[in-house]
Amino acid sequence: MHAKAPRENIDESKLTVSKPKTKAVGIPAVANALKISLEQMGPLRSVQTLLAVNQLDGFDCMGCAWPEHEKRNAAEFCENGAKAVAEEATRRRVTPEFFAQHSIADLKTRDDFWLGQQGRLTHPMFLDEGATHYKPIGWDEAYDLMAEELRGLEHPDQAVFYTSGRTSNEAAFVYQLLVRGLGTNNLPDCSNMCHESSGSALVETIGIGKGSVSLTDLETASLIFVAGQNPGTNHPRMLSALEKAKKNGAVIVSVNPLPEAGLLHFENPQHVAGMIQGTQLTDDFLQIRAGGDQALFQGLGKYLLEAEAAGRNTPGLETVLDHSFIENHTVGLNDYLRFLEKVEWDDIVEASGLTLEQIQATGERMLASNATIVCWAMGLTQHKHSVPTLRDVVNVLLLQGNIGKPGAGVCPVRGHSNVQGDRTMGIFEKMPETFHDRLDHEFEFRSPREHGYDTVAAIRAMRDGKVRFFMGMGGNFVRAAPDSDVTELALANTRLSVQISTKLNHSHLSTGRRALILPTLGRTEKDTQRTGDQRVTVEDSMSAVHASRGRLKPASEHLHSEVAIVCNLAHRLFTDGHSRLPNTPQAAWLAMRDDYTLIRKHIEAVFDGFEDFEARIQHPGGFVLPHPPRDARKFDTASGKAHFTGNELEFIKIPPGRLVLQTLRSHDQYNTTIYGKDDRYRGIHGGRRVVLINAEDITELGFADGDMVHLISEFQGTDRRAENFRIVSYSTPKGCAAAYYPETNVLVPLDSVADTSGTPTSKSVIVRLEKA
Ligand SMILES: Nc1nc2c(c(=O)[nH]1)N[C@H]1C(S)=C(S)[C@@H](COP(=O)(O)OP(=O)(O)OC[C@H]3O[C@@H](n4cnc5c(=O)[nH]c(N)nc54)[C@H](O)[C@@H]3O)O[C@H]1N2
Ligand SMILES: Nc1nc2c(c(=O)[nH]1)N[C@H]1C(S)=C(S)[C@@H](COP(=O)(O)OP(=O)(O)OC[C@H]3O[C@@H](n4cnc5c(=O)[nH]c(N)nc54)[C@H](O)[C@@H]3O)O[C@H]1N2
Ligand SMILES: [Mo]
Repeated sequence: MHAKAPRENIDESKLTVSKPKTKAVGIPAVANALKISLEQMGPLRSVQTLLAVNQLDGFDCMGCAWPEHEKRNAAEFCENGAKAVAEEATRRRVTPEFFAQHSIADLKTRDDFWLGQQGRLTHPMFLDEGATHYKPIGWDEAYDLMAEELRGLEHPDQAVFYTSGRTSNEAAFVYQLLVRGLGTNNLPDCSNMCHESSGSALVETIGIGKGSVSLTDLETASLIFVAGQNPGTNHPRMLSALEKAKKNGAVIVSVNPLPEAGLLHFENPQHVAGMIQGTQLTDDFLQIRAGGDQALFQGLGKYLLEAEAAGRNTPGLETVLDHSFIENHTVGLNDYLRFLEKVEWDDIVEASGLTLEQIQATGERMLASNATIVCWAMGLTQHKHSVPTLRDVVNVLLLQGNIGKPGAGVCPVRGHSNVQGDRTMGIFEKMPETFHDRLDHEFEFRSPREHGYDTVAAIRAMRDGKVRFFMGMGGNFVRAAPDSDVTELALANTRLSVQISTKLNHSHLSTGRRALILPTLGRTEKDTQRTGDQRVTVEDSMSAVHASRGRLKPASEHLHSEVAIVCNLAHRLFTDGHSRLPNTPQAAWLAMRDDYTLIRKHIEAVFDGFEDFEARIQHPGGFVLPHPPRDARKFDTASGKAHFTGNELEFIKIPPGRLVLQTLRSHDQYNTTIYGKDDRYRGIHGGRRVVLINAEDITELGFADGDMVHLISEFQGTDRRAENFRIVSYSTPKGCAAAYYPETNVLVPLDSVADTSGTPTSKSVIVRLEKA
């Protein structure tokens, strides 16, 4: 038996706070995962499902994009992966009766936790203009409705197609083909809010927007930075890799405003020895000021150059700098040096909030290492100056030749399990010309070249009445996007909004004038089409592509797969007798729907690196896509070399009486899906409306630990409010605060984005506190 869904929203008055943990411990983690699995799935289904996670012929865990080893543990899952699986494989159902019982007005009063906990969507549903309730609709009718709306557009750019990163390669490929066939590149995705800054900085400097290391590199590195990342919660399997690296002698430096439990110390449940002894993972913890990472890396660059001048060396080299690498494989060193010379140590210390001694000690760590890796996630990508920060990370690595050698490189740790694959498949508003040429050749049409909207541009266009049709391939656009109130109004401006979803969320409630919910299969479920059971493929954070096959009976017999939904719609639009577009892709949509191997053949033809695609996914563990810098120190940049760049030092200046707020994830959530009410490692229980603040700041601002406050964000003379948060005194540098997303997205201004990448600055929101 599984437990019933909750009847009430989270009662924040029940919130309690305890001392934060100093380590991630395996046993409570496994117990917690089992508790949630049993609640959602009952005992039999729990065992059946959890044993298939990340097994060679099982499904790819949708918990995160961390890679798997070819040799796997019997139970290759982590607590949070198990929770992600339980959420999807739940026995709870959201049926037409549910929608008849609950009006939109009623559902809008429910929180993210309540909505998500109701279970899986079972039927296509339609919300008519002015209606108070969703009503069931047949699939054919739903496809007709969408096709009619799309055919009626004055221009294809009046349609926007969002993608979240769980979508398989096959679904993403047919989706982008549909969108380009329609004549637009309006393909915003969750990546725009996530690792876009990594892509921007890496494409420019090393010629490819993907990480350059493998698991083996990580396990054999001599120095690993983990910067702006909380793997104990968000990538728990990464802790096992870090543990192995440590056993092999690596030094780990954690760079974070918060002392994140899992990173500091880890007790691995996968082997008994680990449970007893545990591993001290972090050697040096740099408690950095929010947005201080560029200063840190510039400081490290300066330190290496000073050591070079002093005649010192990197192990295995005669000098500190790898001159042969720099001469043969890079350009722009002088630009970089010119900018570094201007930077003063005082500014570096002020901007980073670290002491000079800490930076020097870290510089010594670099001098002692012949193979350094920098790992990062949202703490580095969601600031205004994230792209220059990441360019400076690359600069420091290039100095010692740390790209394209074993045990060294860049490691942006991706979020959604296939967010990297979706991008490979062309989910991007500005794909390169070479891609368009090959797509056009394969499908005998001309795809549009004008760049489309990214997430923020899409919201602006909807706000300004330029968009009539919105479709979300997964995800929860209104809650994940910044400036929640603006985004809700923007969506309300569309004539039809369509969500392809597994679970109920607020994007089904803040809709266009009319709305559709199209329920779809999840990763855990058997995907049976006319030619038999189908597999899909995904690409992990280290560019390995492999197959994923669900085994469970689908949550309802009325679900269509993502691929089927796209192909059915495309067929209606392009080949169903009334195609109005002279220039549409020549694709056998229904045949692709019936047999995904046909989609993989097209993928093979359009992209390099997918040769023998079908054969190579038979191989357990799949295959690794080419990565020129990693494989051969080749750089597909304008000059054919890796680029050093000169970057002005930027950091966040906090006005007096204000704090810089980062919006982050608790241990019991997956982005906008809230699994539970606890953030165990940080000592928060039973609620989510907390703001973590340094003790001295609390006093100086005239408050006390435990006080209730409103958060008011200030941006270009406008205020935004989020009410009723409890102050929790917490270890974080002065001036820095933290609260959970998505409750605080209302505070993130739409126009506050990272330079170049356009990513909302979710980790640097200037706020003041007001007594509640
Ligand atoms: N269980 C679970 N797993 C997930 C997710 C989830 O929600 N739940 N989400 C998935 C997704 S889509 C993503 S993108 C990843 C996100 O993975 P993370 O990036 O780990 O997620 P966040 O919670 O946003 O944590 C950001 C971390 O950066 C730190 N930080 C904030 N500002 C700064 C800064 O200026 N400098 C430095 N050095 N550090 C800073 C924060 O203190 C925090 O430790 O996780 C993926 N995996
Ligand atoms: N303030 C703030 N905002 C942020 C962030 C932050 O750190 N702070 N992080 C940003 C980041 S890194 C990201 S990646 C985005 C996440 O943005 P999204 O990817 O849009 O959000 P999710 O919460 O992951 O989406 C959850 C929904 O996806 C649907 N879903 C789940 N599985 C499937 C599936 O297999 N198929 C389909 N079709 N649907 C499925 C379910 O209906 C579920 O409700 O949020 C961003 N927003
Ligand atoms: Mo993400």
